Amino acid sequence: MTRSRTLETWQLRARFAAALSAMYGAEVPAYTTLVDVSSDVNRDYVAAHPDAERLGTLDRVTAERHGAVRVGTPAELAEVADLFAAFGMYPVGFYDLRDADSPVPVVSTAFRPVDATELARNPFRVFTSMLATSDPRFFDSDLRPRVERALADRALFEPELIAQARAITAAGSCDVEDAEEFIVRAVDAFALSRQPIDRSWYEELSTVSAVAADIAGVGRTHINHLTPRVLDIDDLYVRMAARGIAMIDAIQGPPRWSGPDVLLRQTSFRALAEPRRFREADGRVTDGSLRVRFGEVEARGVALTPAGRERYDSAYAELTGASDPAAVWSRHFPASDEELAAAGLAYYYGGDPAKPVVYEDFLPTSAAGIFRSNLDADATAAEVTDDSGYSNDWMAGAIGRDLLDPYALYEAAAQQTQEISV
Ligand code: OOG
Ligand code: NI
Repeated sequence: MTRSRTLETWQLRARFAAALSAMYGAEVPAYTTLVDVSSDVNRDYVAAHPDAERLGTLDRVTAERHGAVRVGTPAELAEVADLFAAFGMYPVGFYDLRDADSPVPVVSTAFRPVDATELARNPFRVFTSMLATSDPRFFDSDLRPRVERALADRALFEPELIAQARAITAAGSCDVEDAEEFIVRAVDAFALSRQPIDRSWYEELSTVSAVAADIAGVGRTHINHLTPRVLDIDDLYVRMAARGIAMIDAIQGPPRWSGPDVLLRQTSFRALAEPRRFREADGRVTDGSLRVRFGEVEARGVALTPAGRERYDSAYAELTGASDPAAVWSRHFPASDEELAAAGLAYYYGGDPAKPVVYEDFLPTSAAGIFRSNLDADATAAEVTDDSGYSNDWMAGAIGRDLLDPYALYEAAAQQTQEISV
């Protein structure tokens, strides 16, 4: 057998996702439990449901993960974009979590493979948030320059790593001999830093928002969760509780009901305290702990059209406090894929309701809920006008790349008659 001398970007992506998962599992043992339980749930679900793999094969679903990272500046976000491009992951969509019910001072995009073949090969994606330091509701004229100086003084990535990523992107592949080191360095950039944390700075930022402290109060970034996908999230929830892992109160997204699953349902367990070192005001280094890395799991359903999404948003708004969420849901959504397809509410390959196009993106309300589940207090926002100008176009300009429109991608997928399998 001849061994190919280069690896394509999707092979790098698959290796990167697996290596991140190994690192995270070694550092956050509860994640390993979550992955084990997820695999059990998926195996049992496929055994009991003949059509289970319509939303993805057991192999794809079991390998599937998303991660989340948070950075501080447009320049850092641009470097993340260059790094992820080497793995065939491109920015899709713009999420403004400052608008959420409990605002988070970040703007975000998701880096992911975009075409059906690439998604089928490996769908790894990373929700990536940037601290909104220009928004005066969170950062006043005293704090903002100090945050920006702290961020300007750090480097998240070695210059060689980004240079290598750009070279791989340009070539579309990487020599086998170079791949391992590239991936080791990339994974290392997202491991938890062991550097002492300036306690008073971290605490000052925490009064604005725990997310601001997590981003700008430390010298590095880190993967703050890695999320496996399951075919039955209700079953997962029960099994995790039975193992003594306390999940947040609710599953975010649509309720459990008898009709088709749409978009995304997610749940998480709260970050566990991890030992960290602190630098005190008098220069001493002390031991302490922080809770920043958590566990999350998700179930994915069919992607909704803009009309379907409007339906989703009104149904979702009615769920708060509802005594029978499934009944609320059934007033808004038809109970079968045939009806969803006929009403133009969801995407299906070739319009065939037996072949759903799976939702590959995120939801701002769930994302804000996920952030929030790990915060002890909400961000404090001052009553001043936001003149930061953050928007989809702003972010595209800041990273020098278009943010792809998720609807255009689903539309293109639905034009194909068949889900790609590889
Ligand atoms: C990102 C939260 C968003 C999701 O699954 O909606 C997210 C973060 O905590 O940085 O990952
Ligand atoms: Ni997540």
